Amino acid sequence: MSKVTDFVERVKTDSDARILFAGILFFTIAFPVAFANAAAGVEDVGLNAVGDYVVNGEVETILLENGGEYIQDGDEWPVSQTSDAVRNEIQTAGGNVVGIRISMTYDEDETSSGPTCFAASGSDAPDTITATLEHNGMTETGSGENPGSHTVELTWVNLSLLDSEVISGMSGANISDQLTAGSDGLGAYDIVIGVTAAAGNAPGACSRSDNGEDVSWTIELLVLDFTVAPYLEVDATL
Ligand SMILES: [Ca+2]
Ligand SMILES: [Ca+2]
Repeated sequence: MSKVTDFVERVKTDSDARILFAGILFFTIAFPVAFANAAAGVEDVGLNAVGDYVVNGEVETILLENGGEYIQDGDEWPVSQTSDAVRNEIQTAGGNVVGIRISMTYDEDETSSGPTCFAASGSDAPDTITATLEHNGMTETGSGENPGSHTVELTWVNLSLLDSEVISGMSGANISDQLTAGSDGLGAYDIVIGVTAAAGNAPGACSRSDNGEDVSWTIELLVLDFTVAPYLEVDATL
């Protein structure tokens, strides 16, 4: 009698053998089903569960324009840019355009004239340099005074999520949604740079004038490449 036939015979007659057989049958069927469910859960439920998550991400910049212009007092200098102009660079950086930034630098160019200027020519009054960024109906404006520099950023995802080491009380999918711009990040970007000049005072027969300001700028797109993963607390004592 073979061992299999022997076992079958014992299952028919021996209750211990029946329990063993049922056990083998249960684990043979149940384990693959349980593991398959667990594996599917990682994909389906993984980021959908509300819990603790870690975001790893970095904002890269893509240059749109290095420019400069003498802008007359009261004038505005418009700059139009599109994502199409840097399509390949955007793709290489991961495709998730989350904002636009302009950095400006400017000096002061006041002049003084009059017979007493050699003795006392007064001092500069600061000009106001303003930049406004517009994309998809969203705008951001920021001003600075010369001489100096300032930066204006318009962003359209929740970048504050990158500040937390561990994000709690949200699902991973929600975090991912809040950091993904999709096609909303692409399209046209309108930038306007303006100058309001002011001339300082000088005593006696000396007067100061200020026609505007020479402004230099760098305009960049902000691209965020990121991953979201469940936060796993590692026990340092292990
Ligand atoms: Ca001035
Ligand atoms: Ca000026």
